[in-house]
Amino acid sequence: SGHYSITLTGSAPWGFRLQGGKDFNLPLSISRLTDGGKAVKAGIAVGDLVLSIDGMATESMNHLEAQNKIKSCADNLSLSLQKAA
Ligand code: LEU
Repeated sequence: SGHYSITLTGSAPWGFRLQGGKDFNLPLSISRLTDGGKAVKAGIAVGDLVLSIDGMATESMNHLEAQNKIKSCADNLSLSLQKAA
């Protein structure tokens, strides 16, 4: 439970930073948000897990792979997330 999906529109900056990834043996999650940024406005919170990026599961992604996947989203960015406990 606690899963949700959002589409951020327009272009970067999306207003969040990531932590974790396969190379850190940690799930990919939101580590920081920009006040008033697109991610905050969409309801994303620090600690939420990022389950997929543009429909691609993050489970097997290293940190940089996830960042690069996000950077490859020139227009809209679709994410599925899970609320932090
Ligand atoms: N810091 C970037 C932004 O807010 C996202 C990062 C994961 C590439 O657009």
